[in-house]
Amino acid sequence: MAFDIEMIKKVYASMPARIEAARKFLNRPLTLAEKILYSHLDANTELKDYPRGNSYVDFNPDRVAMQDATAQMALLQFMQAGRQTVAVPSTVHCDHLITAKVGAKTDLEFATAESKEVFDFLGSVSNKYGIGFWKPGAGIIHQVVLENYAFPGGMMIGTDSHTVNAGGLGMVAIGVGGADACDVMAGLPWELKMPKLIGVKLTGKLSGWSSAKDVILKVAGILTVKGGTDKIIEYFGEGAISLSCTGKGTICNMGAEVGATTSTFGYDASMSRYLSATGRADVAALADTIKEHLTGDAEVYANPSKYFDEVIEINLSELEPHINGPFTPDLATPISKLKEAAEKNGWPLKIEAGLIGSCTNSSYEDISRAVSLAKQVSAKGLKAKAEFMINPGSEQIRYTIERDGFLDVFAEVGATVFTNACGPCIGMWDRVGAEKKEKNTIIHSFNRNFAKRADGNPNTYAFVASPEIVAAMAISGSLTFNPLTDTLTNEKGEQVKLDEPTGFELPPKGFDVKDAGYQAPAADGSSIKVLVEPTSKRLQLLDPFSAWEGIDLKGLKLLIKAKGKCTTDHISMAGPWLKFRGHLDNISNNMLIGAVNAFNDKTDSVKNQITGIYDAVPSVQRAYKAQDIGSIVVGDENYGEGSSREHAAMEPRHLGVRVVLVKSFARIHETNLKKQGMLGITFANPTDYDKIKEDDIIDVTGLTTFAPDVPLTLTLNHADGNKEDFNVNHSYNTQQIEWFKAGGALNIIRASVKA
Ligand code: MIC
Ligand code: SF4
Repeated sequence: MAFDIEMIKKVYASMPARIEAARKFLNRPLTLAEKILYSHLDANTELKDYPRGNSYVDFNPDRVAMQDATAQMALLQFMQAGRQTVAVPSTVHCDHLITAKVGAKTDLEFATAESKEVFDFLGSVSNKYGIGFWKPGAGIIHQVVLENYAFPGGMMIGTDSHTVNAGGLGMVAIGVGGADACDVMAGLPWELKMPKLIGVKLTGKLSGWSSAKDVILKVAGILTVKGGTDKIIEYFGEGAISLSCTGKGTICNMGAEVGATTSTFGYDASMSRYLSATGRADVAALADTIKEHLTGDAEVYANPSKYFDEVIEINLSELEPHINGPFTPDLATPISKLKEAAEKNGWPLKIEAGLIGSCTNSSYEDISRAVSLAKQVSAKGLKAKAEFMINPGSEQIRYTIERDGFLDVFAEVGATVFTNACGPCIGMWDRVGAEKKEKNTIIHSFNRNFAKRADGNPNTYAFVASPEIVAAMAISGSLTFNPLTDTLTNEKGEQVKLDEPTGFELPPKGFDVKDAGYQAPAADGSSIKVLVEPTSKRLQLLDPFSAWEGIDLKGLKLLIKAKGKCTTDHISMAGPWLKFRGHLDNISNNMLIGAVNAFNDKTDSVKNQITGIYDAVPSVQRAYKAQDIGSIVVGDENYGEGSSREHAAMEPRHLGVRVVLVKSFARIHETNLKKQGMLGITFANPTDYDKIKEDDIIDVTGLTTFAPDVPLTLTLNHADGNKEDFNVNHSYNTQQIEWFKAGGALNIIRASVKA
């Protein structure tokens, strides 16, 4: 039986009537995204036609998921909300804190000991507040959610940007910061800017080397890393129906890479098959009873340009495999053009490693297709030229692929199987020799490939592809190889061609697992004590941030003017820093160390305006903090792209940065800044970015009359005595202005609990 079946029954019981009411009110057929959004409006939220792209709306998500690296902050905040238990079903998944080094067993033992304090903390908080706990080794959050919790038509939030993976089972699942999760677990409504809608019509059918991953790799090339911001992508058409449920998950997963709020697919037979195969025939049976409500209206799909803000059409029958990268997931190259692109751009041609897994691509289907290639290594007398590494997505997948002999095939090509966890995908990869910073190429089936992400080496060129393409490329060892057309020379000197991948949508013998790694919470957790040692280096209880002082922000020093891509990895790096995710002061020592200073093109080197000496960003900011001098961070386009980690907002807040001024923000990061009481603003005229000089002292005025839709004014006091004024925009609504004034949203919850 499925988890939380009563909750699902309740959602389905009210859904048809709520959707009908919305359809009547809006007087038009509805997309699936609208059906889910309108049937999850908060009880006190009026039913009206919310303009897409600018109105904030309150929702009641059905569930919350958190992973270990973000759950620490989310739960440290939740513990202050004064509740006995969580208000909606919630889960914690231990997957980010396990370093991949030797292999699954040894690595897991090491991580369990190394992060014992954190896992014990998460386990006991979960136990106390009624939260389901998935132990280290149980699997990657999004795979475990898809296998156990996702349900068609549901709405969930999760403290990880790839929460959107659950769109593969027809959900509206959205990545958020921990403070948002805290609100929902505390029973408060959750606010979202009504998203615009992109319809992606899929025609035809995949065949041969192409896979679901190639759909999103192509979409990423079309939309770029910011093209999906504040938008939901809804896939439909005969091509959509022909995809497996986990393939749909892959497509939705990487919607995060185009900045989309989320992506989703209508309920269909593939989802029903997947639900049944994962022990949830009961959910499939329930979904069948309201299936017309769990997909977009026929009129919408027949005439998409009338109902979506944008429409993209992709013919799966013509879709070529793609390889995206290096350094950004939206640089899409069809495999037939890769050799030319690699040679032209001077990408290192030799592939050193092929990594298969991550929350994006670790389904049974993915692994079986990759295995069909690995098998050909011995069958065709070949030798794999690059190293193979595998991260199964969950213990259920691992157990099943072991039973079915797939792990043996990987062993034959010398593959290392790491723990069921994020591993190299989040920089938890103790890669031999990475410290030498040599130029090299790797290819993986993950979603992100930002500089330094996997192994900390800025000269690792990481490319993203489907698991089967990763396998083929790793066998060949070269970026110039096109498995669709080229041959390889085998050990006997013969020319051999790799056969097309084949696989299974679902395990023919069913899934199996001995111990999935789940720990149910105590029925009554009131007597459970959660201990945080005051001397701990890993965990620190939170002190409330101070409220706004009620006056304009004047005399701010420019901390850094960041140039170009500034993702959350640049603002708050992961990898070795993950261990401080529960300790705000310690993790603040990584603040913005990856951002490029526009004045000297260096990372982690900014001018201390008090001493005139260049120093590390956190050190300079701590010097300002010590003298109680506020500062400002300036950034470029899509600032804060990538992860949901709110540390990227809390660190500047903690260290005394007052304002973040950029050309544009990524959605989750902008909300995180607001929630933590920061002032996040944008240039009204993006070219004003060029006016900011290294020694500027900056004032932000208009805050005493801070109001929605009213721009603020920025004054640059240049070192030569000149002044320049210009307008800056903000997107704060009335409620968010209150967060700013209170010094953070949590201060408001705290006050209401006390009252
Ligand atoms: C990621 O893929 O970047 C992460 C690590 O899963 C993050 C969350 C985090 O920073 O902990 C995400 O995507 O939100
Ligand atoms: Fe983990 Fe990578 Fe997925 Fe993030 S993207 S949840 S780090 S596997």
